[in-house]
Amino acid sequence: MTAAAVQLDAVVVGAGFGGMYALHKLREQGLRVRVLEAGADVGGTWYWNRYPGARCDVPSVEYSYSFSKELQEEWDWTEIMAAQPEILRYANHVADRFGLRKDIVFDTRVSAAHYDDASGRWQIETEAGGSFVSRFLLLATGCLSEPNTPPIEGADQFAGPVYHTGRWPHEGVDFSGLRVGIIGTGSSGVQAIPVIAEAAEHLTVFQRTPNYTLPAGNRPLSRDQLQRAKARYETIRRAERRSQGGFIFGFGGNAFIAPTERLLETTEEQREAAMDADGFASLRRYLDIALDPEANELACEMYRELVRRQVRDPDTAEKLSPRGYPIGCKRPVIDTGYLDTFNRDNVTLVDLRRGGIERIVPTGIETSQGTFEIDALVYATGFDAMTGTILRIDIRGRDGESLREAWEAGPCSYLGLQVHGFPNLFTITGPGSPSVLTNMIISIEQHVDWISECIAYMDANQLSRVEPEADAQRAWVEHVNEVAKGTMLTAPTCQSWYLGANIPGKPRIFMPYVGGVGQYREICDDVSSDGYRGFRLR
Ligand code: NA7
Repeated sequence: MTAAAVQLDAVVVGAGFGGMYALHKLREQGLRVRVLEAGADVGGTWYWNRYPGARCDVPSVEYSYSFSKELQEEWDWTEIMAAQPEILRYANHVADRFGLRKDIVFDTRVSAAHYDDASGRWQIETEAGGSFVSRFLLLATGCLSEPNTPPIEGADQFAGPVYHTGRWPHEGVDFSGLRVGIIGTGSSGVQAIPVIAEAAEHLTVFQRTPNYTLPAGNRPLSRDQLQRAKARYETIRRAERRSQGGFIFGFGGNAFIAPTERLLETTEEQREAAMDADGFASLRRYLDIALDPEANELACEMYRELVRRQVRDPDTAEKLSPRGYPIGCKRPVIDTGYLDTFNRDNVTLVDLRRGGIERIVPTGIETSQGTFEIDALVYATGFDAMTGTILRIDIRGRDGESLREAWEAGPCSYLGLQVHGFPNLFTITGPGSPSVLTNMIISIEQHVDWISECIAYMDANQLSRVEPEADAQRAWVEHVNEVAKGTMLTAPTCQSWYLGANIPGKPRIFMPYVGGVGQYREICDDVSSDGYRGFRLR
């Protein structure tokens, strides 16, 4: 412990929505709290991901804090699904309204956190040489924070500017008059491509795997809709907390049509009529797509048919047609004008399934199908999801064991909240909790509330250490795997970042908990009301 270390009750890493609420909540209960944030301001994901077209895929009325009635009342969302600038404005408003900034240390990246069992304290070091000592350590580091830039030969030789969607320049980028290349067609690429195509002279899209992407159907939120939602907020929030995904259906936007029919019970004529009437949104109607591989394959064929109807050039339509993996195995991609972008004259689609990238050269990208000349390069290649940012920190627990070692075969936790061997360390929306499968803000609030109650219980009972039992952790990991089995998320043909499959060498383990927000909350509440069953409190 260094002499100059700041002494605290809780250190929170990250000032995104998780860290901001944790600071507010723990401060309210009288704890001395400090948030350490790598960025220069609040917002987390929404601070870093400023790429053109960045937008939330959960309705804004729901993707917002519920802990303060006044906050809910006073904030007016303008669109069904908010774009990044509006969400960042909201994060700033929250920081101002609750006076959060005075306890956040910005431009500060945590490099190490070691637990000292004798004192029962975490010793936290920052890259800039700062030291903090704290009873509790909360990792609010976000699930998609560590950008993945694939190691492509010659990448450092490229002569023009290079960007990553997850680290977009705050001053924005002017692509006018430039030939732009973009690698990656996940959510970030799919959102950025239509907007960059409008600005650039030419856009070349390098696609390794086409996605099943469904139109958002986003539109402005009318005054009337907003007022009606506000009037029902209590009911909405109650329903969210009991729901599967942390959101309810009914706010509009095609992504939020509740499925009610069975695809396998439809006739060909009925399917045709559904596609004619609702286009891609028709795929939202069917319950059995998520459950039955046969229904799923039928839906995949409908999807490909809809692509053929939308994209004029048949070869481009074929390139955009996903094959060989089910709908629902990856996180759903919600788009605005994506497929139409490939009808533009200034957009070229390179299907890397027909010949991959060989190297990057100063003037472009060489593939086995030929060389594509570009002036600027955008990586939309995703993140080392869920564990990347946590494991970047040198975290050592009770016996000096490092978390990197403990998670060598994949992340293990009890309830996605704590790890055996690492007392008083909490992960907010950590692996093993519903997290990325849900409306993140609802899941964040549930975790922070649970942690806050746990700390209050410890303080009331003069307990200084909380840590899961090894057996309870093992049983939880088994349960997480068990419920994911048989779903499209773990289909044998599925390669998703949920499974760590996007990072070479990363252990393949399904990381989030599929059980749903409502069921998960019940389990957590049951554990705490049963004397924190499975946790060892000393
Ligand atoms: P994703 O969904 O991980 O998408 C990354 C994309 O980059 C995906 O199309 C990848 O193809 C592609 N990729 C990755 N590495 C390469 C290489 N080496 N060559 C070519 N293409 C590559 O990240 P996003 O940022 O779009 O979205 C992440 C989440 O943020 C999203 O799910 C939402 O929750 C918000 P692949 O599919 O691996 O073949």
